[in-house]
Amino acid sequence: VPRFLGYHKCKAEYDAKWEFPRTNLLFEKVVGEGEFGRVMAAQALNIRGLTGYTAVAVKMTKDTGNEHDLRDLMTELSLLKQVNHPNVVKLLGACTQKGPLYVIVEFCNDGSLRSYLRRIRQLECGSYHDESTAYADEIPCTLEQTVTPRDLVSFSWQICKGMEYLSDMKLVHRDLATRNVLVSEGRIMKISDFGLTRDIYESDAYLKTSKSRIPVKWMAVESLYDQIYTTKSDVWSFGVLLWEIYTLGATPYPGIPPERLFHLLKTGYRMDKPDTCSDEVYDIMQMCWQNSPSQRPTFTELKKILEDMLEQST
Ligand code: ACK
Repeated sequence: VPRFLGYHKCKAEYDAKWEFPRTNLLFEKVVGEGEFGRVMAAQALNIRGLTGYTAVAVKMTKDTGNEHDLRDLMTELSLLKQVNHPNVVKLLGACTQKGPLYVIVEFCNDGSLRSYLRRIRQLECGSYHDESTAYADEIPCTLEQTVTPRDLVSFSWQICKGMEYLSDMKLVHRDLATRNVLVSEGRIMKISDFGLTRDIYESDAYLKTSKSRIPVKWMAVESLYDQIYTTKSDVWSFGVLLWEIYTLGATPYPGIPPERLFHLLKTGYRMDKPDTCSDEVYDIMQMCWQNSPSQRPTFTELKKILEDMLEQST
């Protein structure tokens, strides 16, 4: 039976260093469910030398998960084993035997950066609402109340540091977006969702052949037209991520259907400067969105620019 064979072909390998007993996991609730997978909050007993229960997030394919999704999760597991950086989500263990594949990572209390930014935006609107309900819709929401402009630079800088590390490891993320960054205690940014990440050690560019899964609005021109993914296409996505941060979680290219982007980007169209963003930050976005990948900055250069901005604002 092909499906049965497929399942066996996709079996994750046992790795004593990371294997965690399923019976030591106490599931609490589903915290995220997408088209391809599910994330559950759980308590893990005595995981990685931590005595007692630790809050963890467990990633799994959905019940209907096909071979493709399982492969992505296995890729994610093997990549997570190789990385260790404060701005990259930490692997704590895996259940690979006698049951569905579980990838156990640290739990990030504030969820994805996208939902975090949107909550901040709502909070600000809400507080204005309390003061002046009648005019609430007309009063613009400012960033000052719950995040300072410096906080936004700090978020960007932290993500940049995580990306610099991944690019030094010759890893291309391919799906960098605020939905794939998690927010941990103390507003620490953690890059996550490595399902689509590829090791590019052998060649500079990864040519993607399988069905596309990456949302078009974060993709670099060369990824859109030629399925070419490099660290420089991650830099483009980082520019879009900056735009998301400075709009407090808006969806890029508002009102533009994704299929129109193919033509728009080719003819030089780029997103406008968000109202809440300085010329300096918009300059960074535009550098990331250069047509030619070689003209885009490296993550190391971006980190330096953001570091200078952080220093200026102290
Ligand atoms: O914004 P959220 O509540 O936080 O919704 C998404 C959802 O799962 C899909 O990614 C949440 N999530 C994913 N990984 C983790 C994690 N390690 N800790 C906490 N929440 C997570 C994310």
